[in-house]
Amino acid sequence: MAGETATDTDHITREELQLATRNHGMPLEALRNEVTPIGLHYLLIHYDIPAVDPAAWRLEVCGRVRRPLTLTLDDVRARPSVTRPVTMECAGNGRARLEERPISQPWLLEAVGTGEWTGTPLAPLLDEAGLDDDAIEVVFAGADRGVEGGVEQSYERSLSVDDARRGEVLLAYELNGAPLPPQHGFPLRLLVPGWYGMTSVKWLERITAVDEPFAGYQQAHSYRFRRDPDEPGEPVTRIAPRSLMVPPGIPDFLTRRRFVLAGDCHLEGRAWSGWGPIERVEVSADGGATWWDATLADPATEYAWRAWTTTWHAGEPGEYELCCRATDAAGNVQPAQPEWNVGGYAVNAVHRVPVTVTERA
Ligand SMILES: Nc1nc2c(c(=O)[nH]1)N[C@H]1C(S)=C(S)[C@@H](COP(=O)(O)O)O[C@H]1N2
Ligand SMILES: [Mo]
Repeated sequence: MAGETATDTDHITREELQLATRNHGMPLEALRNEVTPIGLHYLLIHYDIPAVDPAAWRLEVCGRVRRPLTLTLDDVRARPSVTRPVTMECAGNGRARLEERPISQPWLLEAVGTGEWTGTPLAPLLDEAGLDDDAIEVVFAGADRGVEGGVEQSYERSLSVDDARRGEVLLAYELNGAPLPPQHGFPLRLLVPGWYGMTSVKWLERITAVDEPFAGYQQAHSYRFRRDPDEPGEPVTRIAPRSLMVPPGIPDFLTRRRFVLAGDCHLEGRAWSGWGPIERVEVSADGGATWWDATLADPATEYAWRAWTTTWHAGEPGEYELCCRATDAAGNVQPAQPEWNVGGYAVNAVHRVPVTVTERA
């Protein structure tokens, strides 16, 4: 994340591989599931999964508040609860597709998943603590520690008071009907629907109201859009639109190239955006020269991906490049080519799937 890049697009480094084997993606065939099974949801863990004893664990709400709170896990679970599907995506998804690849977790396209999260809304808890009038941000601290950019730190991120108080923001303790697994933040995590995953702090143990902008590493240094490593850049916030397809046919083991039999081929996938509902998904079979509209399913819920389907008339044997691209209600469309920034964030270029159509036997 320090701004180092690699120009060898065919080979990743051993250090990138080390990160990639710890932080797995969602196999794209799991796009068939409206809710991603727990073991197939992507993972991103900057440091180590911390050891948390749920009996000794406490959540502190402190800082610029009138009534500091200390809650046990039972206290949190006794509060009003909601369950909702939320699509989460890592801000670095698509990074490894850049020429001049930022050296970090080398995601291609698979850093996404939709969990059915259960938790308690954050805003009423902030009200009970009583934010002081001079509180401008709320800082969320995880129990995990590490060194990044030469700085020893706990994983911490902040939200403005207004963003933290939005109704959809949850303190989540269950995923798909079971207690959070260790890798997803046991016993409690923040969940900020519509925002890139770095916002949703796992292994949450402290919520601090502050009267000046939080300047921690993950806020002021990482997760900023920069053209030049020395500029301050703009913060990475909500999820840019993306559509992905279930790769059709069967794969070649090593290259993952797809083989499809000539004839009508069912295509399906899902699309999402943090800037408004998905309004359109288009599909191309000629690398993006011509497009047709896919059929959208009814919108599931506000913060979950939307399914799409279409039929591709794969008439003639030969080489094809399937593509899909989404448009959201705010008018954002996925670009044809990846757009570079120092951290490799929000690289949401159209999904391209090389396919060989073969004769029926
Ligand atoms: N405490 C803590 N929270 C964290 C992280 C982390 O390393 N530590 N990673 C963040 C990032 S970058 C992402 S993309 C999401 C990933 O959540 P998941 O692993 O449950 O999919 O968690 C976020 N919350
Ligand atoms: Mo991430």
